[in-house]
Amino acid sequence: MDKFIDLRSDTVTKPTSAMRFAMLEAEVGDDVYGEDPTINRLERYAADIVGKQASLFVPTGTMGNQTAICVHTRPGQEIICDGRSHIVLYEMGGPAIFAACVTRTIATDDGLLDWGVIGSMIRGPSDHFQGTGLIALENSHNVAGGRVYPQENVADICDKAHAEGVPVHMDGARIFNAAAHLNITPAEIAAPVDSVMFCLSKGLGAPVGSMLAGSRSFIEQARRVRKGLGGGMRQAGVLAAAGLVALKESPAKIPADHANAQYLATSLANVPGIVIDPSIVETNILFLDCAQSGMEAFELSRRLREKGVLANAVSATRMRLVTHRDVSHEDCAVAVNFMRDILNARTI
Ligand code: TLP
Repeated sequence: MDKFIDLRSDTVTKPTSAMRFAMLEAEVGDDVYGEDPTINRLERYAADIVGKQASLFVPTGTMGNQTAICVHTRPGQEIICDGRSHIVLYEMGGPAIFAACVTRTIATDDGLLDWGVIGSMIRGPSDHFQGTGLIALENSHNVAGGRVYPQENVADICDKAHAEGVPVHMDGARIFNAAAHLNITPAEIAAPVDSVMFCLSKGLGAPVGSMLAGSRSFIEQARRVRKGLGGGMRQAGVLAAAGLVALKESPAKIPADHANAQYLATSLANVPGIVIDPSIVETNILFLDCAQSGMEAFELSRRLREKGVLANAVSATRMRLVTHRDVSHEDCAVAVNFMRDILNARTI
């Protein structure tokens, strides 16, 4: 196969020529000494983009989230979050390992929390428990299908959490997708939260890296935690250079990814055997259910791969598709046709 149409994730995006040139020319130094000029520029630029005092370049979104959790909490404290959030499902039990915290999860359909339910779970320290250390919100929410928080919910949760003395962290791995959907800036989204992590390596297309942003004193502590987690990088300005290009050039391309996701959802809704509700596809992630087709999602995924389309089955009946800058509208049309062909052949 010459070229796969890769709908597994937006993490698969490849660096552009502009990113590769910037990497070639990047001025570098030892970042553990704070001497990498390109990282310093990226950290300033990224902080400004999300409207925070400072930011920190981290190798992965996972390290960014875990660093934030370590800074905000003390061992034994509770983190209130949605039950399908990335920090719960896909970070290797990091909150328990690195911060020695427990997660108190809330079951939701759309991945989005509100104060009604969070408020009832907040508790202060007592002789029986350590109490709430942190609230974590994911925006957009990956496993709920790229759903985006109405901004007034974020503001309301943060106002009330702060009144209780509880900080709020946002896993904004895809904050640029959320911003494009709401037609507001990442800084507006992040304004009420105490810290925000966002990824350069997903829809923005950089090869590696995420940013953690917050107050100056939060980032000072985060720098030490990052070192302890093994994330003190040296001449990583070569990576930061690509990140700077990604931040400057890629946000404008995100609406096209959302249009492609909407196209996939509406087209697939008309394929017999597939169930998907296009009205809840807000950004670049969609989940479909193929139970009615009689074909297991794992088998559908395998057959699509034979035709050059990559898409992950997440259970026997569900698949996730993610659009990004390296798949075009035409690629999406090809993927829909293959899916229709495979399922038609099955029912004959
Ligand atoms: N998500 C990946 C997988 O880990 C599931 C993907 O393909 O979507 N927060 C959110 C909301 C994420 O979706 C991810 C990655 C991360 C954090 C972690 O980022 P990395 O992979 O850089 O550690």
